[in-house]
Amino acid sequence: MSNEQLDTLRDQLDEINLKMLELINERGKIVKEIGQVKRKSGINRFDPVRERKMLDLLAANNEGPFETGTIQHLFKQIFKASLELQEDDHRKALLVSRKKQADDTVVEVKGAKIGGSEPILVAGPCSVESYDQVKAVADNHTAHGLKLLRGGAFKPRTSPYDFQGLGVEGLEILKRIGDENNLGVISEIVDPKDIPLATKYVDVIQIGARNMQNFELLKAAGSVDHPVLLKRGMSATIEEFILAAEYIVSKGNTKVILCERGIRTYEKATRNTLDISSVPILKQETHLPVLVDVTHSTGRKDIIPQTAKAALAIGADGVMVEVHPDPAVALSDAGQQLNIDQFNDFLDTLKGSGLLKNKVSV
Ligand code: PRE
Ligand code: MN
Repeated sequence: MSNEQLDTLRDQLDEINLKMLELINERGKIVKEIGQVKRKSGINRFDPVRERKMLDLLAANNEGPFETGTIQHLFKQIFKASLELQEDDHRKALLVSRKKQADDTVVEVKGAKIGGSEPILVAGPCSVESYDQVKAVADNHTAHGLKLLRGGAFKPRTSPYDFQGLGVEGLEILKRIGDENNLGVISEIVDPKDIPLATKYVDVIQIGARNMQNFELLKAAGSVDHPVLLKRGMSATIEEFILAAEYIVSKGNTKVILCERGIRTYEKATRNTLDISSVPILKQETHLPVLVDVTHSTGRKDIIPQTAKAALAIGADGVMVEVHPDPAVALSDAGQQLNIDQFNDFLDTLKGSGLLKNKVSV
């Protein structure tokens, strides 16, 4: 076949494509009208009987060269797309989606703004072990103008024999110190029935990675008017993470903060693999604030400053890090927590980078 012949045939296809495009869109307009009629009369949009009739008509008239099965498959795709066209765009978008809300959600916690124009630092020990232990960290926070303190009271541990946390006693310690130092406190809740209790003690309810798809917990957290920090599950896709947040928001609670904490991969040099690209994706797809937990994603103290800078540079609304007055004797995550001097050096590095001043927009 000469090049000229090929060009002529392709020209013919271009013409046909344009005609098909016109016809498909003409069909789309009629489908939308049908959609409006159906909505008014309360009729189901999906009509398998009608679809069967159309497929039968196509089969009876098909002269090839395409096989009837192929034609029916293509038309089924058109019916599917037509159904989507009939849904109004507003309803289709998730509540957490940027399409639904263009402006950033800003969650305020004791005067600190999460998701505002300045990035935020959330820090504190892995577990609440005693009043003195948490107080030492809190006093250092106060000395450096930090506003948010984390600490685990209920600890969902991989082994049932590991320290499970102080429970309500831990929440009481956090509450007391939060009041004394005027800090917003964040702690994880693992049982749906503890959610109302948590609202009395903490300023932000954390839902941990192991519970990201604990749907009853998500629904319980969505039913209170209290900020929720939702961590990405260790094997969760970004889509699953967003849908977990949707569970909370769909129950009425819009104060949701997302936290990337690394995902499980084959890599062993870090505890998890920090999925840094999830940050701009989550920022684009949703209107929720996004934090990066640099402690659990890496499990390594030596790369905390670098990963924190990367997180802020890529547009995160803040960073979460673990700090303990004496990490060597910590009851959980002893190896990865910074001591207070190391934490203050880390803070200096971040302040020096200028990245804590203004949020990088994506
Ligand atoms: C249409 C779309 C969806 C239904 O499942 C069946 C048919 C179509 O695309 O042809 C249109 C339509 O809504 C209808 O005929 O009732
Ligand atoms: Mn920890």
